[in-house]
Amino acid sequence: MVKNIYSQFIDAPKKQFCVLVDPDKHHVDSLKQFTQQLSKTNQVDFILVGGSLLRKNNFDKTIALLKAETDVPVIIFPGNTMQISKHADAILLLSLISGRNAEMLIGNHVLAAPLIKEANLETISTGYMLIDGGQTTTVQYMSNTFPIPSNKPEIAAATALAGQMLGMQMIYMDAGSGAHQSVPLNMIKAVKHEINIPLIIGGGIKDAKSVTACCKAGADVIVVGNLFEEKPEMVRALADAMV
Ligand code: 1GP
Repeated sequence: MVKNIYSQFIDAPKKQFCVLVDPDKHHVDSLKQFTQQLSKTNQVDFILVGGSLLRKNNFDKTIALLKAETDVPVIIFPGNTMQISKHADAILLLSLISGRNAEMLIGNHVLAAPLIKEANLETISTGYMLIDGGQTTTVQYMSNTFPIPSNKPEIAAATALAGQMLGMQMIYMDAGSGAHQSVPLNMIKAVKHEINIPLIIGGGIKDAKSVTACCKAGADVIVVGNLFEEKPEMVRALADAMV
């Protein structure tokens, strides 16, 4: 197994911009077009693929299509144990450390580990933290966990630090797809101050100004998904806002 995706995050001379593809939300033709556009912009570092609830059985096909259409590395951002594909370059092995649901902390990983090994996927151990984004998100409901309140940066910082101490390779703070409010900047700052592994920020980012603000607060990686489902032409503007 080649371990090169994580080192791209660590060694990159700049911050990383990721586009999240939810396989349920794209039709084959529009996805092809979108992927070709991503390749052309040359500013997207990674494509993440996953969703908290997929109602179509096209996960594997979506990843295969992305791999066929672009050289941008494709990373699985799994919503559950069914989202594993040998076509991907890596998988974020998420442990939902902001919650207290044992299945999300370790149970699902036991089920998935043999399948991930068989698929020969690079695994990136990721402490996943759900942050209250002003409404109940699909991930919050499906994971049956309580998000960290948006006015408690100290809880977020201690949680991220615990994740790092447990050996996790990245921390992903997520307000949930389509969140009303993205992760608060003071919380990003507080977490960044505590850890020295890459910090991923996503959920509810809808404009270039927010991308820049999150980067300045300490995000190393930005993930945007929902916005591009409606406005794929905005990829360049948001990627350009990385600082
Ligand atoms: C969701 O962090 C990702 O898990 C991206 O969020 O879809 O709101 O951009 P959006």
